[in-house]
Amino acid sequence: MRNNRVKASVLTALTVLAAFPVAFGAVVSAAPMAEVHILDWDGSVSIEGSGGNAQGGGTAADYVYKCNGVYYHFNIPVRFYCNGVRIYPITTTPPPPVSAQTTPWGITAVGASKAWPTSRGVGVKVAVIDTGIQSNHPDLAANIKGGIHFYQSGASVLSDSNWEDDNGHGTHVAGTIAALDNTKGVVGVAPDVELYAVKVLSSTGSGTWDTVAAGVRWAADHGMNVASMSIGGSVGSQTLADAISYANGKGVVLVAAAGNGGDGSSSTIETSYPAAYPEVIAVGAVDATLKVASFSSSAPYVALCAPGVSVNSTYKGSTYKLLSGTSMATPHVSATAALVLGTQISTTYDANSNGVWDPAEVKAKLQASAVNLGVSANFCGSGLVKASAAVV
Ligand SMILES: [Ca+2]
Ligand SMILES: [Ca+2]
Ligand SMILES: [Ca+2]
Repeated sequence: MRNNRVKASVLTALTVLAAFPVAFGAVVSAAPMAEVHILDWDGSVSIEGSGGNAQGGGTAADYVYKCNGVYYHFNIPVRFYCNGVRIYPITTTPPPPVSAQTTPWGITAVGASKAWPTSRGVGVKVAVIDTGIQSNHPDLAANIKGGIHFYQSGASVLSDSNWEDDNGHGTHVAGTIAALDNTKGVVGVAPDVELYAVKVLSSTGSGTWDTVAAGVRWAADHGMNVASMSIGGSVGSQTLADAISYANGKGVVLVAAAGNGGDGSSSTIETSYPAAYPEVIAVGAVDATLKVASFSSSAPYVALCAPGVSVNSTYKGSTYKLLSGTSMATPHVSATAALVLGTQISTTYDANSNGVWDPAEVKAKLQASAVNLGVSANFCGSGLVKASAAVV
């Protein structure tokens, strides 16, 4: 029964964490509208619950499993399979810190460093609507300027100031946008933007459309220029649609993951919200050979593709991690939008002649400067986002 409900409401947009039946079931019972999941994915991994009671947080008792060089964290033991072979928890903690700064392949692929002489995103505010951000991560802290936490309490959405990331997903997204350009770790696409943590998902990566909508409205009311949403669900909500429309009207560039429900065919449509709302820039994923990722959902509203397979970025616990998903592709586009917002608009793109970048104008610029990958527009829209060309 519980598993049937998962399949019915979420399609295949499940993470290794959200896919855990006990944890997911607990979230469903606590929040009737829960169907929002962070979008990272690795087809080599599957898990089964082994009983126990999943509690939120989970930082006190991490069970760490390793598959293909990637570490997966759970707060209870699970039956974990890597390439079909059962793996047991390892005793070491996360990967050792990187001693010198490396440039992740995706940052190179979008031409970020070639954009930096023109724009590094100074003064542009980017809201990461996700699981929070680790506030003191040494490769992020200087760029984090604030945040908010929305959560469901019965029928109400409440908020507090505890936006720390108890999952890791939001910290990973934040690093792709704006990991610091220093001598350690990684670097983001727009290393000088101002990051705001809008925590709307729990430690298991789940939330409700009401919490997401509250986060989108907060972004609009607090001067955010970009809202990055690496989240998705197969059925939307009027509350969310209204919030998206409101934020668009306030000038927020809205970017969202296309979804991880892809079947490899561009002719079958896998709808995901908020990506499917017309005001949102929907992002598919490509791998390091610039081939469309097998999991990347296809739909006529997909606007762009970006790197989304084996993406190295910041993670909770002041660590780094490789993750895959349209979740990882999305922040490459959000950050490129921030770089564009750091440039003076030309009359060519200023459709309403008001002298500033409006969301539709940013989208037009991102699409005009994208690299055609020769694949169906249902997979990648106009193609690979290209920061170096977008700031010209
Ligand atoms: Ca760095
Ligand atoms: Ca398809
Ligand atoms: Ca304008």
